[in-house]
Amino acid sequence: MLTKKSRIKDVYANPIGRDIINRMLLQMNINRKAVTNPIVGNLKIMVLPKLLKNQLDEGFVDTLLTLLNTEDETVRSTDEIIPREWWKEAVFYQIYPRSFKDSNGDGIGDLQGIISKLDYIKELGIDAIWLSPIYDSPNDDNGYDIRDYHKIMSDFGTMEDFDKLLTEIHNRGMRLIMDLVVNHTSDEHKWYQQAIHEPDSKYGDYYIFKPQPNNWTSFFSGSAWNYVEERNQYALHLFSKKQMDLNWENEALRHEIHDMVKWWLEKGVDGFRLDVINYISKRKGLPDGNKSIGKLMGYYGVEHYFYGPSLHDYLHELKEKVFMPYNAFSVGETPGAGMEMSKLLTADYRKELDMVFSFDHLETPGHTRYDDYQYDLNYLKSCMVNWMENYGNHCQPSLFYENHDNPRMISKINANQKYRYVLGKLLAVIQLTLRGTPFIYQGQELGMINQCFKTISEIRDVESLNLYDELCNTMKEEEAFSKILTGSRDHARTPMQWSGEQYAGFSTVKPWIMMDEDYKSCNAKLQLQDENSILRFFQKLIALRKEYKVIYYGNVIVSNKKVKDLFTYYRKDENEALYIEINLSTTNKKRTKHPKGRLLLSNYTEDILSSKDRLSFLRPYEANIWAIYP
Ligand code: TEU
Ligand code: CA
Repeated sequence: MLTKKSRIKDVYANPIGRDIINRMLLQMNINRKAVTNPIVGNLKIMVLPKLLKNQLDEGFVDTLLTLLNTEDETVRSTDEIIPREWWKEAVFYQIYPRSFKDSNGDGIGDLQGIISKLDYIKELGIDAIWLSPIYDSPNDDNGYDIRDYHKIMSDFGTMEDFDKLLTEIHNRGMRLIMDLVVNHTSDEHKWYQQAIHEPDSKYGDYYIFKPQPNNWTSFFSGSAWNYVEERNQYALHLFSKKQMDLNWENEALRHEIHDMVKWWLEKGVDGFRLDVINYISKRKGLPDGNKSIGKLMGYYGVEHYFYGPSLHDYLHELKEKVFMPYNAFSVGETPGAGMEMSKLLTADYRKELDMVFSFDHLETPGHTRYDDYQYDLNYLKSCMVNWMENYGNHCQPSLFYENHDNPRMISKINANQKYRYVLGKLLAVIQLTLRGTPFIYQGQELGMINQCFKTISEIRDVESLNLYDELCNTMKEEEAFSKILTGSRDHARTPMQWSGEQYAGFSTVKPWIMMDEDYKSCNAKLQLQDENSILRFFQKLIALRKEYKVIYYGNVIVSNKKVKDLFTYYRKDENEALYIEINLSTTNKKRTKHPKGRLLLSNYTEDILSSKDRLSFLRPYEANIWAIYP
C-alpha cells in the first residue's frame, strides 16, 4: 500500500504510477530523468506537486494514491517464445464506411460499395478488415451513437447486404472485425428511452444517473451531464449529448451486451475493435475530478474512469464467456492507457483483450491534436524503440498512425508536397517491419493528406463543431476555425480517392462531406498504373512482410539508438535477418554502416549502388530494407 510518505521510485515501480507520471511529463514536456534519477527517486510522494513545476494542487497526491492502490500487479517479463496467432501475422485495414465507396448515388458510402472494392483490398495484401460502426444510428457521431445493435444503418444498406459482405470477405480468405461501441448508446436506443420513461423497470439502472452533476467534462465540450426532466436527475455522457454512458455495474446490462455480441459472433464475424473500452468502469460515487489533472489533460474526471476499478473484471468476463467460445479476436481502443496498463490489459495469460490501441505516439510531448506544430519523427523512433524493447513477449503491439479520429500523418510531419510520397513510404516501412500488428487506415496507402476545408460550414464532425462554438466564446471566428482545422477528425473522413473522375470515383453525386482537388492527381486508379507509386509500394511491402517471416516474431535489435535523425534496426531469428535503415530528416544523413546484403525495397526508386556518394549517405527520408546474412 502506497502512502504520502512512500518514495517517488515506488510510484514509478507501480504500473499505473509509471504510466501516469510518464503521461504528465509528456503533457508538460518534461524529460523523464526529472523523476527517474536516484536523488528524486528517494524523495517522498508529497513533494511531487512542487517538483512538477507547481502545476499540481494538494489534492493531486490523494487522487494519485487512490489510483495507485487499485493496482499492484505487473506483467511478468519473459523470454518465452511468442505464441503464434493469426492476428499477429495479419495486416489489418480500417474502413470508415461513410467515406469509402457509394454504390447507389446518394453521396454516402455503403456496404455494397465496400463489396465492390474487396478485390482492391485483397490485392493490397490485407488479411483482415476493421469496419467502423454500421449499426442503426441517428448519426450524431457518425454511427458511434448506436440506436439498435441488431440493425444496419439504412444509409449503409440492409442485413442482407451485410451477410453478403461477410461471405465475400471470407470467400477471399480475409476476416472481418466489427466496431463494438458499448461504453455508451444513442439516447434514442430503446434501453435509454425505457430508462427515462420507466425508471422503475429493469432499464432504470442501465445508464448512469445522479441527482446532481459532478464536474466531469465531455470529450466533445461542456459538462458531461444532461438534465433529464423525466427523472429530475442528470445522466452521464462522456461524449456527445446524444451518447449516454451505460452502467456496467448492472449485471443484467452486461448480460444483454454479452448476448448481443454473441449474436454477431453467431453470424460469423471474426472479432471486434472495442470503442473506448477502458472507460466502461467508473469509480464508485462518481467523485469530482481533480482540478490540476483536469487542466493538464484538458478534461475533468478522467482519473475516475480511464482505468476504473472493475475494468479487468468486466473484460475478463467478456473474454471468457463470449470471445473465447468463438475464438474471437479483440482489440481495445484505450485512450490514455500507457504501456504498463496496456500490458495488464493484453498479457496473454491474463485473458482480457488480445491487443490495444495506445495513442501516446500520435503527438509529440507538450502538444495536443489541435496544436499547429510539426511532428518530429525522432519522437516516433523513441516510442517505437520503447515498445519494441519493453512490451514483452506476452503482449502484441499494434502499429498505426491514422484512423478516423486523427488528421493524416504525412500532413502532421511535413506538408511540403515534394516529400509527400517518400514520407508516406517511409512511414509504411516502419509500420510494416517492426514487430506488431499493422492497421492501415483507408487512403493511407494512397498517401492521402489533410484537405483544405475553407469554412466552418464544411465541417461535419460533432467534436470539431462543439469545440468551435466553445472557442468562439474567447477568440475570433477565424482563429477558432484555424484551430479546428489543425486537429479536425474530418481530415480522415473525406471520401476515398478512387479515380480522377468527378467526386473521385467515390460517388456520382456530391458527397456528404467536402473534398478538394487533390484526387485529380492522387488516386488509386493512377497509382495502380504506376509501378513506383505509394500504393504499389504498400503492395510490395506487405508481400515482403509475408515472405520474410522474421518480421512476425523475430527479435528487434535497434542500433544507433542515440543518433538523431537515424533509425536503424535488425530483425533476426535463426533463419533470416533484415536490416532496416531510415533517414528521419530532410537532409542527407551519413550512414554509420553500409549494409552487406541484398537491397529488397527502397522508397527511392533509382538504383542505390549507381553512384559513389550513395554508399555513404541516406537521402532525405530515405528508407531501405536489406536482406543480410543471419
Ligand atoms: O474515440 C475515442 C477517443 O477518445 C478519441 O479518439 C476521440 O476521437 C476524441 O477525439 C477524444 O477527444 C472513439 C471513436 O473512435 C470516436 O470516433 C468516437 O467519437 C468516440 O469513441 C465515441 O464513441
Ligand atoms: Ca450510398
